[in-house]
Amino acid sequence: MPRTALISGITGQDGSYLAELLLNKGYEVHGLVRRASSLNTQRLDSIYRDPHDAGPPLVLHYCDLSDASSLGNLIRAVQPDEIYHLGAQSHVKVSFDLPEYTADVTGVGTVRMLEAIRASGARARFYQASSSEMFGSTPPPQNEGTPFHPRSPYGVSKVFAYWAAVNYREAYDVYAVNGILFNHESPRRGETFVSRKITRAVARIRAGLQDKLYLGNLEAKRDWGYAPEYVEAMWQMLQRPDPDDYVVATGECHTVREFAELAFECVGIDWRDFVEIDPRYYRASEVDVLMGDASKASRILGWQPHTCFQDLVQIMVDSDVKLLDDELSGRLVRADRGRSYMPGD
Ligand code: NDP
Ligand code: GDR
Repeated sequence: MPRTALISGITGQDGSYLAELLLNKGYEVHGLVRRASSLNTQRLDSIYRDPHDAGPPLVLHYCDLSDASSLGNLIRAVQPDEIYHLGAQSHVKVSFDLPEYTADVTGVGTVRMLEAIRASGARARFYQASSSEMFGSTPPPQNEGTPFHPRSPYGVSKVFAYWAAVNYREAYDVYAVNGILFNHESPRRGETFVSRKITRAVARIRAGLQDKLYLGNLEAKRDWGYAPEYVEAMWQMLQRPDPDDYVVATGECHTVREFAELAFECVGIDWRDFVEIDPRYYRASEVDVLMGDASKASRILGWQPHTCFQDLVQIMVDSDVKLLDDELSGRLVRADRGRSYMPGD
């Protein structure tokens, strides 16, 4: 029997890479998709499986983290072996504008998921997408023993969700794991996170379609890794005999300024001619430095990062340059045109 996985946040950056990884391992993959007025399944285009085709299926279901009954019904129907809970309002800056919504979806949404597991009696293993944002202002290097001091409604919500996972492990013997992941990026990164905002702008400036890139705090330091490698770690965590919590990071950090400098360099442009500061992108309270110590993940899971900062920036710039070229030349045609992924649509 193939193993069955359920992924919340399957339409996001990590969800799409994880779905790909699990399908390649022979899992039957179910994904939770929230209703939106426009298509939100683009990141799954490359792995879409027609339900009539052979091979392990990818099945999408309408469901929402704010709707407890939809989560309970889904878990009872799918009976997953593994649940990867990646769904969240994941934008830190936006969380200052939507604190209550962020707490509801990112924080309480995790409790809804855990309650649905408990109430269904399912023995599913549970992965919680915890974040380095929980460390906030605690100085680096940060590891599993570092105290939390979150600096945003998003970080506060993730701390709540982290402890909810620990509590269900201790109180109800749920196999619940926290993966405390530091920033990880890729060509599929959301367009308003700083890495992708920069690499898209580089491609557009190179093509003469944009003349300025407005950014906020250039001095913030982040530990940036490559997303496909980080979803491997998620899977590895759920294969251990006992549940535990792990930091996943590269152990190196760079400023936003360095990211921008390097990205422009990739296409031979001087970043200083195009980047301007707009204080609207400043955060009410900033996280200055994140740099993870992933030695536990290395020791116990055998996990290691392989893509260095320079290669990551290059991969993202190359991808955005190609994407724009394909769009401009008309080569890019949506593969799924005229076909819906969702049941009932
Ligand atoms: P994305 O923002 O790309 O994806 C978030 C996903 O959550 C999307 O699929 C989104 O759906 C879904 N979602 C949002 N609100 C709801 C809701 N109410 N009900 C159901 N689904 C919802 O995030 P990433 O892939 O980058 O990150 C995955 C997880 O890991 C998140 O929890 C994030 O907070 C956490 N994390 C991410 C890190 C990173 O560097 N990427 C680092 C540490 C933690 P839609 O597509 O419709 O918007
Ligand atoms: P972050 O990612 O807040 O670390 O959260 P983001 O890319 O949004 O910001 C990184 C740093 O860049 C600074 N910055 C800007 N950020 C954005 N978005 N836009 C700008 O114009 C800009 N200019 C400077 C920010 O101030 C910040 O210091 C991400 C998310 O994926 C979370 O879900 C995840 O938990 C953490 O990473 C780890």
